[in-house]
Amino acid sequence: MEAYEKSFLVASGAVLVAFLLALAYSVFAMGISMPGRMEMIACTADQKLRKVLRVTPPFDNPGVHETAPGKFDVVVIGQTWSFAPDNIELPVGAEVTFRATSSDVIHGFMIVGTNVNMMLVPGEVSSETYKFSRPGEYLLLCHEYCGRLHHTMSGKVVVK
Ligand SMILES: [Cu+2]
Repeated sequence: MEAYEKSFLVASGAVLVAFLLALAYSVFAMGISMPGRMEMIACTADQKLRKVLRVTPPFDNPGVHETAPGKFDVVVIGQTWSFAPDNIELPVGAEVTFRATSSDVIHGFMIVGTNVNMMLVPGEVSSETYKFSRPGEYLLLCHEYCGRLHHTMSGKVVVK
């Protein structure tokens, strides 16, 4: 009986050590980490975020910006209940960094059929890079309930 208990103790310890090694491997060898402090938009409590965004780069100029041949920054503002811009046109093969934020409440930013899936938190800048190698029309959706007309909050990414 004692040997039976001892083997379970050893097996539990081995599982614990294996998990810690897997964690250490993912952190140090693969460089995976928890989302850190994001880029913030400087806005004090007495300022309206919507007005601050209008004069804060890059959100003072939302849209598609080519930064290098084939590379784009797409700056998007999520607001109840739309995206600005809501019609994003890109060439096939474009490597795109989406930089997005919200001007009011928490929204989602998901491009169906890609791995672009972010939360848009007021005052924080979310970013994600994706390469559009296939032409098509991709649906852009808010996937975070943001009020009465949440279901109408959508857009499209046209790749041609
Ligand atoms: Cu929504």
